[in-house]
Amino acid sequence: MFEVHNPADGSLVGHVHAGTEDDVNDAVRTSWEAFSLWSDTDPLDRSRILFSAARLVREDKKELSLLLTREQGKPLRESVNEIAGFARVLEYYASITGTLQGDYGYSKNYGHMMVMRQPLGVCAAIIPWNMPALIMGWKTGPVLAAGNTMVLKPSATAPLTCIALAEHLYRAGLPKQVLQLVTGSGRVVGQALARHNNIRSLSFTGAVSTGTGVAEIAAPTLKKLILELGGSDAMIVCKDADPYAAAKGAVSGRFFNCGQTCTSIKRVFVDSTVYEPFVQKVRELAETLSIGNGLSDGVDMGPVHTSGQRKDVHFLVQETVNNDQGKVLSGGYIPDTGSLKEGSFYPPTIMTGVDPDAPVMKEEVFGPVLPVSAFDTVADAIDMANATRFGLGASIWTHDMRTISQATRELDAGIVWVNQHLRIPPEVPFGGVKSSGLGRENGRYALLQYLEEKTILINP
Ligand code: TXE
Repeated sequence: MFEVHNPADGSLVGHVHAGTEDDVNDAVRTSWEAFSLWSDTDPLDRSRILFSAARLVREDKKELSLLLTREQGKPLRESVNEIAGFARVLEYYASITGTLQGDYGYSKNYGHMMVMRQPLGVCAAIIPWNMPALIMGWKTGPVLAAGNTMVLKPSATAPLTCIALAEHLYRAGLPKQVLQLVTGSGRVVGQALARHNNIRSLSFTGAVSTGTGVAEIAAPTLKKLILELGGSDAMIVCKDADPYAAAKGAVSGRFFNCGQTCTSIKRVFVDSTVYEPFVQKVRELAETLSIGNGLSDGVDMGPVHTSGQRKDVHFLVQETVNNDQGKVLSGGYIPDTGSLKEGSFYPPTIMTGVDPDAPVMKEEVFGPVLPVSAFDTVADAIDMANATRFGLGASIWTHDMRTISQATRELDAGIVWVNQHLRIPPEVPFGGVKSSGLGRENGRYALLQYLEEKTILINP
């Protein structure tokens, strides 16, 4: 058994089974048994189940959000939005189930040329703790809508909301064998999924090092891989940007979910002519954030999910200061008084004058640290933004059309926002370039990834 603890005070939230390789094998076997039934189910009936699950989830959003906050730490308000986000993803895929038809052509030489799209079979997913509900929606929505079955491994430290969401899908009529959860460690359950010979695709979200390890283990099986491996998103603030909107965007884009989102703003580059007022505004806004147990009223930021994660974040801040590569303007310490001492809290931290090569800019800092640097030309800012192994998201804050055109073309990222950041609608593809991963979640594109084309040539 695994114990699940609340990162705000260490209290016990629940237990889950420590899954084994045998559990994975059993789940995959029964998943194949369910496949013919589910893939033959009329797309409209699959839609009905997904819509109905979304409705049940919305009805229970209070209870589900409390559970998410207790096991993950995020403020209740963010949990409510995340649970609604899960429902919205299901609704989106329910609304397009069955819309992906095949293609047809005729040639005198070859006759009737048809392309059928068929589901892959059993698909697997490995998901992290930072946004367990939303990421579960991103993975289950397109897989189930396309007629596949799934074996899903939640994170060992935040599995309970995923289990509760799966129960809602079952209550809506999804046969239990169509979506099976195997809880447990990455080393045992995750690796068993990666090396399993009879799984057709594996979608993983987590650290780059874990994802590349998974890819290595999975390579001989030739299953399709979808990897979402995090980012080091840059925010570029130009001299004509609305200073208040940009500062607000930086604070919410960095401190949302305690900075533990793959597309959090992780580096800020500001035109040197507006650098000082921007930094002051960010500091003022960050200092109004209230930190505490996500269950308490009015809390804006909860704890870092684990104390180990907090240690890593603090280490990168200290390394940057010790190397003289940046200064701490606010935050940057481990609280050792009051109720914050009970959990893995870390204050909103702003670092200024940060060298783009400093550890807090080079690594993916998965916590509430906002490093800021100045630039002289937009071309320099784009170069600095691109000088990372990551390429998930980036944003540019300006109303100048030429700058927008240049930045959207030149930023090396899977998603580029203009005058906003961190907004991910289910209708459009989401994913990264370079070390940020392979493949895409969301949109019709994700549905296509879970279907295989079959070519049929009929000579009349
Ligand atoms: O992630 P892991 P962790 C990044 C972020 C963070 C770091 C570590 O930088 O600081 O990763 O977080 C399963 N084979 N992101 O340790 O280990 C694991 O059980 C197969 C970015 O939590 O990658 C969990 O279900 N699976 C990020 C999932 O992989 C394995 C989200 C993610 O865990 C495994 C989270 C193995 N050998 C962390 N080892 C993002 N992109 O949003 C672990 N797992």
